[in-house]
Amino acid sequence: MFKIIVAVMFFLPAIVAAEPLKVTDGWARASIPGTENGAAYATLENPHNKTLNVTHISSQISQVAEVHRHVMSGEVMKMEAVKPLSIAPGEVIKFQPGGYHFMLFGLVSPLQEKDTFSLVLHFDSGAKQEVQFLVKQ
Ligand SMILES: [Cu+2]
Repeated sequence: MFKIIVAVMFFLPAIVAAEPLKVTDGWARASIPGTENGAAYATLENPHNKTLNVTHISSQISQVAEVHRHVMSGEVMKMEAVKPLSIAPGEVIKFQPGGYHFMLFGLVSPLQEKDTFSLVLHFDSGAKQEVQFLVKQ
């Protein structure tokens, strides 16, 4: 019995550390002078066999970070917050200009080309995942 408990304890950190999402190509565009907000993009893939829900995002580079998408409202393109962001098993969501984006409200400082930063995704399971972004021109 004791051996089983030890084995479970040994494997537990590995399970907790497993990244919920496969994230590639994290990037953001350099800030236009005078703008306070920014947007970041990445490709998110759910490699697991159950739906993952991102409930909120924490950011050290902006006051607020949210998942947004653009939707057409009549003739007008609007942004709306996606909360939670649900990603089905096997689903790939490509964040890109005009579509899904990580909205960064109130940047602490302008995003400059070649800077890197991270955001932390929080899941309804309690898991967290840090995602890296590179600022491009
Ligand atoms: Cu937005």
